[in-house]
Amino acid sequence: MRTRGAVVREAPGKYEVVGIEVDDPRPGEIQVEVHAAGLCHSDDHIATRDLPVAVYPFAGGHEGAGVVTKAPPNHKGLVEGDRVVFSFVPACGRCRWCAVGRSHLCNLGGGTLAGARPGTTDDFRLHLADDGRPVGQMSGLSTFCATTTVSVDSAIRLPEDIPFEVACLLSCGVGTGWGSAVNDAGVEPGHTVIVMGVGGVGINAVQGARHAGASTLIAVDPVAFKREKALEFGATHAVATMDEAVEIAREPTDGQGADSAIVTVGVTRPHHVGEAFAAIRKAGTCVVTGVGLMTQVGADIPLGQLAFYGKRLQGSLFGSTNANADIDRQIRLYRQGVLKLDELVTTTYALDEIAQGYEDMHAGRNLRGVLVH
Ligand code: CXF
Ligand code: ZN
Repeated sequence: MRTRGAVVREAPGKYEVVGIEVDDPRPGEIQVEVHAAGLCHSDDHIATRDLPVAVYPFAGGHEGAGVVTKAPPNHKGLVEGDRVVFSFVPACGRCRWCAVGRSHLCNLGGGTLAGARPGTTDDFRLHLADDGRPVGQMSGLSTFCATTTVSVDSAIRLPEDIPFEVACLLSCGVGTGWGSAVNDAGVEPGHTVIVMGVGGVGINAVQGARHAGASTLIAVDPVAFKREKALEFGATHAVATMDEAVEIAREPTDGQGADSAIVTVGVTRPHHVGEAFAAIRKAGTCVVTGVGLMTQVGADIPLGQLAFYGKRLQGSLFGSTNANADIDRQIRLYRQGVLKLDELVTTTYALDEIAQGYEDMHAGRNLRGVLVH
């Protein structure tokens, strides 16, 4: 079928709205009318080429929620009319990682930038409407398309009472941030936690650390609006620099340093990892959620501190979220008023306003912008 979607024709470049031909779903796939899509920074990294992808044009978007419009037989029993939310990491349910409940490491690949159907390099679900050229699919999803075809392994049933605009944030930003604190940083009641960066991921790391019991929770961001938001989401302190955060962390820890520091700043600023590592105490945990390239080096980690202080450096993909179990858990917390989701959506945009959405993100005006198709 014919739809419209935002693609990057070449990178560096910008998202451009074009006509897209979307494949009918095969067995194990569904076609979904996407109602809402979150504007994550990672999609912008594709446009700037900070994250290079295998094929251009490439259709962005890996946060989304919508309604199933076509559903051949599939092992999740999804049928036409079902509401679904996506996970940017598919969970096959069969590999060793899924089998041990660590589906964020599913062998299908977290957030794949390959663009083609899993296991292929030339079998694409999307094509340009004008010349039929293949279009790469972001994380097997491409939620910047008004309709898309995806694997059922990327979809989770969404209850009726959860609006699409907030549900879409469960695909990446919420789990990546909330899980980084709850699952990966080992936050315990009474802990002192530093969260570096208060974007769509960092703000959820703040709420996760709060839920896990942090009593001194220091958010660091140079943007005043984000510092205000961090306080609203449960931070006890919000400062512009790491120097200030380190100073605040000294008092409750007898000068030892933070119990954990969570880095949510992405691929373009790896030196922040070294700053966070320096800020934690002996046996403390430095969690890195930011996207990096496979070949990227650049964080200064004093090896003596790893060895003699037993500090931990913990990578974190999707906050170690097990999408099929944890999205449901996050929905329950949202219903109870514990997990704030409505407050994450600063502005909604029509598809044709996507450039404005990313401009607002760069200007530090949004926690999250959301496209409404
Ligand atoms: C990213 C991880 C790298 C590939 C694209 C998605 N995750 C979250 O934004
Ligand atoms: Zn993302």
